[in-house]
Amino acid sequence: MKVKDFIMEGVKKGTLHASLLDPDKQSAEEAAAIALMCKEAGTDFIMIGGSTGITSENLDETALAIKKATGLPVVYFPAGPHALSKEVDAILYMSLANSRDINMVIRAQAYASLIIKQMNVEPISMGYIIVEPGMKVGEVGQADLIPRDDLKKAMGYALGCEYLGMSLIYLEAGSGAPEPIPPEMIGAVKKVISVPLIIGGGINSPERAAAARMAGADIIITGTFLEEGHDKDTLRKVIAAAKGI
Ligand code: 1GP
Repeated sequence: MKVKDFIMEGVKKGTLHASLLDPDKQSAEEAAAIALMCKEAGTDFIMIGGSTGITSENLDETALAIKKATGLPVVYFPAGPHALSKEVDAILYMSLANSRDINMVIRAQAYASLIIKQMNVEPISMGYIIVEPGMKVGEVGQADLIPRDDLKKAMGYALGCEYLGMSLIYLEAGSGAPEPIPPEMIGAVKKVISVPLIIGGGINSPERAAAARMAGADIIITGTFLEEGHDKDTLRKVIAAAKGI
């Protein structure tokens, strides 16, 4: 089954949870051990990516180790076209819609498309929209950050991405954000789009995960929380709250 179908079928049944691991932060074996713990705690798929230090080598090794350990889909969440891997099951083929940098909007994608085709990796189109505070990715991505109270702007970008044909919309507060995307914004965006809505950045407790799900998130991402080395029980609580189970 294609990863896109797996996601589209999954969100029909309820909110999905994805665990984001940075291949630069630990060895492939350690990443596989964390991914396995996430699987046992109920996560639906694994995303790999990070803003710096990503190479084709650490991507390949991490993707292979995670697939072997968990059997879950491994999806690459790229920071750019400089590192690509044929070992991932799919790549989020994304446009940073509110970037001032044309490279992030379409130029990097034009460069990477032929390589991705040659690698025979499944691309899943995604509109990536960065909301305040944006953190590192907001800076590196030169984003015109969406103000946290500007629901209309978030709605416009999200629907614009859907009208351009993107299969998924990701509202990002930034990795390690002190506050996640406001529930009001999630609800407002969810109301106008018909493709799955991904929410990430700052989701590090069952309460925050539940708030995002109840506001309308179709997929909830946790990254930093996993790096903080939580026990299985805490992890299970966050994932259960994200999925509403
Ligand atoms: C980052 O949205 C993801 O792109 C995850 O954010 O690291 O804060 O969980 P956290």
